[in-house]
Amino acid sequence: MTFALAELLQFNVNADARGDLIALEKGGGVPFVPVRVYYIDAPRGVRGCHAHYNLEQLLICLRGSCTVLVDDGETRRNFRLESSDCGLHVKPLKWREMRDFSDDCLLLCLASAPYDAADYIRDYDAFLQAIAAQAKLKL
Ligand code: T46
Repeated sequence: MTFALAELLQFNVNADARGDLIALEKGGGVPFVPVRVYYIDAPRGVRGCHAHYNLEQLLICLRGSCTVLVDDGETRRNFRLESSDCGLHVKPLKWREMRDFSDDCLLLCLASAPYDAADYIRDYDAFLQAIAAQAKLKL
């Protein structure tokens, strides 16, 4: 399912009597080459509240549920993640906030680049300026 802000990807599930096996690989569920994996176990409160200049991410709720707000500077939309067989593809220059975590939430992230604190935009006005600068470049 494609949205302007982010894409909700449905994964193939190899289901049998032993359970569900979901395999992710470049071209087979992951739209970029993942070079970093991290997960947040039992997240609480509000997390994120930033954008990235260059990073692409695929967010998967492996257990429990949470809401991810994605904002492109003009439109914002909430995506509810509550199944391990789908992932939210978030591209660069999208503000994101994660909240409304279930107590058992385990949130996995596949990322397109190594951790780089300089890739974060943590101020919303600076995010809007980065969007405007990108729009000028495209003119
Ligand atoms: C994002 C959302 C969805 C590392 O040392 N390495 C890492 O790869 C990451 C992601 C974080 N950290 C350290 C940096 C901080 O001291 O872990 C601490 C917590 O990170 P942060 O406050 O950025 O966590 P969230 O949940 O607000 O954001 C994270 C990602 O950082 C971010 O890229 O998009 O999850």
